Amino acid sequence: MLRARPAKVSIGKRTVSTWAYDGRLPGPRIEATAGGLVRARLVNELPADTTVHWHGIRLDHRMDGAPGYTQQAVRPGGMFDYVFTAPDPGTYFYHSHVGMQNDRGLYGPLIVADPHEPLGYDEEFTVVLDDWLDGVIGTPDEALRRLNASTAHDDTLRSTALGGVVGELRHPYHLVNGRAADAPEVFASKPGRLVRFRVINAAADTAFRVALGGHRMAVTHTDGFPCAPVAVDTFLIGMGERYDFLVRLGEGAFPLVAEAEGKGARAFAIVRTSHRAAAPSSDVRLRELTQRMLRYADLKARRQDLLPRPSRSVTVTLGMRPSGNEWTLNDRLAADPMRLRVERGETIRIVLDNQSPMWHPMHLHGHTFQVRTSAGPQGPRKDTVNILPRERLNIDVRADNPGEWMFHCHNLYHQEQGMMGTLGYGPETHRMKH
Ligand SMILES: [Cu+2]
Repeated sequence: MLRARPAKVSIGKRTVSTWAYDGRLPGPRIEATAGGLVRARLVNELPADTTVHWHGIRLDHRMDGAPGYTQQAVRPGGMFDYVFTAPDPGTYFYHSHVGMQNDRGLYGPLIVADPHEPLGYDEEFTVVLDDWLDGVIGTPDEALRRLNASTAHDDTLRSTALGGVVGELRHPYHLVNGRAADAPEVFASKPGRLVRFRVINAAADTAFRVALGGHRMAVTHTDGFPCAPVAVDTFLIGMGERYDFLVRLGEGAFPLVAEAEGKGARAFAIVRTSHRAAAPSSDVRLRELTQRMLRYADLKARRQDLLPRPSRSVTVTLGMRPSGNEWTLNDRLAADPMRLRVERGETIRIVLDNQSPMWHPMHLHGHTFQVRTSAGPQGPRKDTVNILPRERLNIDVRADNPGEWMFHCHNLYHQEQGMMGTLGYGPETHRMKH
């Protein structure tokens, strides 16, 4: 059961009023086995409508939690039973898909175990990253209203790796598993253990640059899907993306840092394998953060995850209107959304063409696509992909899960400012009345 309700939660030294599942931040870890059923009863104790979206899962569209598309939002006092099969193992998460609720505390990890797990490791940790403002500088809805009242963007939030301005606002806190750097999460282990970290970016407006002090990492999965392991020092994770990596831990107390890219702040946790070692400081400089960074071109899908060649291609142009507060897909806003029509069984190429001045983590519901990088046809299977300003990127989608699916920017502010379209099967049917 997931009770969505107002709650006071501790984010380290500070307690804030927010909305959360079962009063916990993140929400409870939900575990499933690939091919098995997930059952969760949402009970809405909020003063607003809500839904749960199961991010990255190729599920029955009626369980997708997309309000107005696949279900009516659940009214205050109501409930909804989510029951679906999780077909693919991997690292996923769930979150509200109503308005700005995902920038409150309404998210949690969803881990789908592989009954034939090919990776050998000694233990695993889940790392949920978030940017936090709720109850500190007002609510996310108030932050959105402030943004909409101005045409300017904050030019001080910049990163070369993201091609310019990185986001809409500066969140006062950045969290690992609901905890700020002033009272960090500690992952306790033993020297020599091989550990799998599952990293989930549940933030609204922040990409993170992740590194573990004193260690190189082998990235093994993105967005749930395995890829040939890649040794790197750091990786950039956009909102909605997930990465899994393996490390053989040394002896000591090591900083696990997630820099809020371009924002001069960080989320911080400690990996401890020794009682005696002094805790690292949360502002420690990590050389790993500036060394070898993962690129999409490094990631190679397994042979069995390669999609067939697409039979046609469509272009989706990402744009920004002069207001600076309206983000478009093929020049349309969410109120009159772009719709990509597909037929069951075909594979199409979507050419993402970013003509807007900011990067966007684009997320497709109900499917995983194959990213076709310059490195060749074996690009990773993903459900969320970052596209930089002035970049064009090809993603191939096999239409094998009928329904009406959201395709949108996972910057929650951009999503609410119009950057939301659909991918639908066959002729358009009328949208649900709200
Ligand atoms: Cu965006």
